[in-house]
Amino acid sequence: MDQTGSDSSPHTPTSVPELIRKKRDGDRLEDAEIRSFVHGVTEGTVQEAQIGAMLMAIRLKGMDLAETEILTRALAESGQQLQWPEAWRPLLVDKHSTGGVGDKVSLILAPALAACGCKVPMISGRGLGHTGGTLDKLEAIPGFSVVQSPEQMRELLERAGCCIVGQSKELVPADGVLYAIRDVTATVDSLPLITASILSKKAVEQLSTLVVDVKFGEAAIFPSQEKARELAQALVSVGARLGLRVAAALTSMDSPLGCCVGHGLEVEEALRCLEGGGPPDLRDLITQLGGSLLWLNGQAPTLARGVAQVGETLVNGSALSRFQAMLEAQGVAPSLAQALCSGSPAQRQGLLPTAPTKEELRTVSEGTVEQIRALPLAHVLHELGAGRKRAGEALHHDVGLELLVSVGQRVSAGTPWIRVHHRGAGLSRGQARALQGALRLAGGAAFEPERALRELVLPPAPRG
Ligand code: IUR
Repeated sequence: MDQTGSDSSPHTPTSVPELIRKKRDGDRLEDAEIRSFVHGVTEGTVQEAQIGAMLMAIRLKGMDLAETEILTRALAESGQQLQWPEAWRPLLVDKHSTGGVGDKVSLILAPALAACGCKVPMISGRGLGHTGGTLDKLEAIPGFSVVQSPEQMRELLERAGCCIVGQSKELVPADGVLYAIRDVTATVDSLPLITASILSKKAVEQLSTLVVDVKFGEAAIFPSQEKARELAQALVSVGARLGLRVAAALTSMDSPLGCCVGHGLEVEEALRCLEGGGPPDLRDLITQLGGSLLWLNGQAPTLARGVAQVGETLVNGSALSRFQAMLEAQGVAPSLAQALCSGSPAQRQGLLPTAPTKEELRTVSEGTVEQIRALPLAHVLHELGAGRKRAGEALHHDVGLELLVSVGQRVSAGTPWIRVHHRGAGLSRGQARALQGALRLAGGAAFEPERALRELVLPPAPRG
């Protein structure tokens, strides 16, 4: 490569600065130009500063659907394509989320779908910004390995019907590079970059149907439902261009999903849900997303039947036994996997990381819980060690928050409303103030909270 970042390989018709200039000035990039840029990212010939500049140019000037499709294809082709037996083809489904607070849906939905006869080769992510990552949550389980080769993934699907793994040098490596640089260059909230990042991983999985949970609200990437809808439409349209049936669910992310936030606590809550319990908002979202997938994939005659089928797997133990099989197949000692999946919450005590200190905060007045703001909760939790300040940093799986009240509930003054699990001597005044400020109380009677799922954007020709 020369001083300007030019590369003389046949993949590079234009120099990298010229490509950046073109996008910076609002022009379309040609297919070969997008491919050459991604090729340089994969090979390490494009400098990090150039990648950051290109990401910012895309963030500011956007990409049309054709450019986004080529970016998605180029990212997907930067690594290996997963190969499955022909008989699995109609059964391959997956779910992905744009990231939320307390969102442990994937941990439960992957085994629930496997219990419905699907094959779920989920390539998932780590926490981005204040949001929690599925891989980080699973790593709270001693022994669980998210690093699995394509050959191992096939064995996992044979044994358990599902797996949850990380992007790697073999799987969509170019997305790994872009994802890390987006996180530190304020370029996460870009429709084409999110679309290409999510769909490249799903194209590699050779899926039949995908459902994407597009969050909106204060603690989501996009605060407004309108912007989230635009992303949903881009995902559905680019998916169709790739031959992938994609539906997108718009779900609110103002209050945390479920009652627990923090890696170890979220695994515990996921287990309760897999045992047929857990918080109603979490169960509702899981069954709605899973039901939509089964219906769109032709495995349920109607959406309502799909919802019921997924719900049955949570009640009859079949999703839990798939979860246990997945844990064992991904490195958890069989005795631990069994103890986690066959005991009560009390019997599981000590098996998952537990923080040394628990501290409860109380309501300062009476009222009805209007909102429990997820964003300040996530920021405090990040400070307590649940999130990373730098890519690759270790995090604490034992810190977390338990909500002791729920939206719509009447509370009197002095009611314990949140239990903080932490490692220090005590919360700082600033942290306690931030947490107290997250609880919004109003006058008026108790009410039934609105469900998280607000809208389903369907692919061009839905079944049924
Ligand atoms: N999940 C991804 O895989 N990519 C993204 O850009 C986001 C969530 I945001």
